[in-house]
Amino acid sequence: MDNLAAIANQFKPQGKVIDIQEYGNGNINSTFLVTLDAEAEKQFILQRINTEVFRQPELVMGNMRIVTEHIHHRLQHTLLSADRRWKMPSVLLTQDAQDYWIEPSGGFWRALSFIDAAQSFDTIQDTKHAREIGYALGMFHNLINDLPTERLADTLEGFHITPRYLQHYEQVLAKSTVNKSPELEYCLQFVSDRKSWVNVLENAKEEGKLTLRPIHGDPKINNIMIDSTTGQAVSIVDLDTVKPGLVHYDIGDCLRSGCNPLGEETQQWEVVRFEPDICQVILEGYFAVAKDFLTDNDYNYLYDAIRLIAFELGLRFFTDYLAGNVYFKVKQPSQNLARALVQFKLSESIESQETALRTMIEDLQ
Ligand code: GN1
Ligand code: MG
Repeated sequence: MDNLAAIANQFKPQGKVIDIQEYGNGNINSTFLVTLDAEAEKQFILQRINTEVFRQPELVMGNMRIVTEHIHHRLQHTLLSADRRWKMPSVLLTQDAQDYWIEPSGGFWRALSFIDAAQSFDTIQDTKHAREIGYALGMFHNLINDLPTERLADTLEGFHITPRYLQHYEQVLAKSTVNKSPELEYCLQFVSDRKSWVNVLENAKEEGKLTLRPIHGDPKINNIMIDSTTGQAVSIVDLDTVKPGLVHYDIGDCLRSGCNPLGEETQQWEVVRFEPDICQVILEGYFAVAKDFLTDNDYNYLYDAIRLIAFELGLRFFTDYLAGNVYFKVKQPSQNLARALVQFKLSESIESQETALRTMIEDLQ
């Protein structure tokens, strides 16, 4: 706590630091909630960026600043948030007015304002929650849609480019020495059967059917804050992966996390299922604010996006298991294998509902 308090104090807290606790369950960065002895702004978020993953963390902070400034400006001129509380986390500056602080030992730290009177959930709680999740992502896309992608740096090259993950998987597999098991065989076969399809979104991008836009990159449902009183979405947090991409990556990620009622850390991978009723409501919430900027081609690739992003996350977890858990944090060595099984089962469930999901998307159009 002493060392953490010293770090927290770099960000000019408006009061005495009285408590620091680990916060959330991020797989990459280390996140803490700092509590102050103060009347207002009692809490803020302190994070150490994983610089193994984000090799140029200054660029992450640059993107974050561009996006939050753009949104603050847009919010003054839009009716989108007229009937609701909508906030963006803001970056807290250091004593030298910098948006990050580097420890003598190299740790890269930043502080963000805390969205108060709100909470997030790992799984969908009810229909209203599902609609609000979709609404929040649509609202975010709507607010950044007019931000030119050239203004955003590519902070994580290859992020959500599934063919790249497949390439990396093949390299890792060739060298891997993990023990054989039925679960491992299932994963190997699962990936092998889908190799020829992983280019689906990248091909559409190359053919000019899908275009790059600013995206969130990680809009899983626990990154969407829900107002504790009204039950309405109030913010979308974790802006580390904001960069140019396809909105399909975001929609796929939001749905793969929202429509899996058992959650991505469940041990019961055999019974994981993609819930179409939740999907319908999340999409309704999303389209309510995003319809204006979606093209016919965007709709045509939505089914593939839902299937692909679940598969891709499974592939990323599986590769990391094979590589010895070098990317995602784990509590025990087989956790990334269990996580991969969950996402592969989810993709299998999506595939088994292809016709119904395609019809649903068409009907919502
Ligand atoms: C990682 O650290 P966290 O939980 O915000 C990952 C996402 C995955 C997610 C799965 C930079 O996000 O892509 O979807 O885990 N972030 C990065 O829970 O790789
Ligand atoms: Mg994240």
